[in-house]
Amino acid sequence: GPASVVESKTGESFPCVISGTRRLLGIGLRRKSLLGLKSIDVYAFGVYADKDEVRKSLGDKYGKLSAADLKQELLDADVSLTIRLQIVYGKLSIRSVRNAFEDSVGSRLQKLGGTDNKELLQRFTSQFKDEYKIPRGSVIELSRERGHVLRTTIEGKDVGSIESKALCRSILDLYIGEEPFDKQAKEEIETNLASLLQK
Ligand code: DAO
Ligand code: DAO
Repeated sequence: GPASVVESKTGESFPCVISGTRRLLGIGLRRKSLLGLKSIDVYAFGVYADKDEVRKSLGDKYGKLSAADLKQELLDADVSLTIRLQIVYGKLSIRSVRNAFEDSVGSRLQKLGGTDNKELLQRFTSQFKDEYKIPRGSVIELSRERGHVLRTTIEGKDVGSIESKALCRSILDLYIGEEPFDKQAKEEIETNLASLLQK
């Protein structure tokens, strides 16, 4: 197949494989509305999963579960996944990232019924030093590693790791949960997950 895929609304190009073994399952767009009047394209994203881990973990469920149920299993399984963000909004400040994160991830943590949300959110956002710059074109990867460790990299550099099943789950929920940022992307991911298991 091709080496990369282009997100049509932003023109952002995503590699089909990252970290050697993680396959692209789907791409989408994160928009944010400002005061309900207009909305901005904040970043394009790609969702990747380790093919061998996926097959090992979910292989015997293929053909028994729907694509949506397979995706649900993937959310809860101990399988490596990466959400790759490619920033398209040129005026992102660390402060607005922190605020958006507290909104979006905070609401998911709450929905999933975790305790100590404040502490957890703070542990995550305290990784982002005010001097970091995230201009248009920046690449941020949020990875769930085995053992439910959330690892963040900016431009390939490690920013920090946090072991928390709730935090991993909440972040994945933004992209492939019930009310995802991009519904079409979620459906594409479900379809491609099923075909990864089929081959
Ligand atoms: O400039 O006030 C503004 C709008 C900023 C919107 C920021 C949305 C941030 C979304 C999270 C980005 C994560 C990398
Ligand atoms: O889009 O609302 C959202 C949440 C995105 C998760 C953002 C994590 C951002 C990590 C950025 C580090 C910047 C220094």
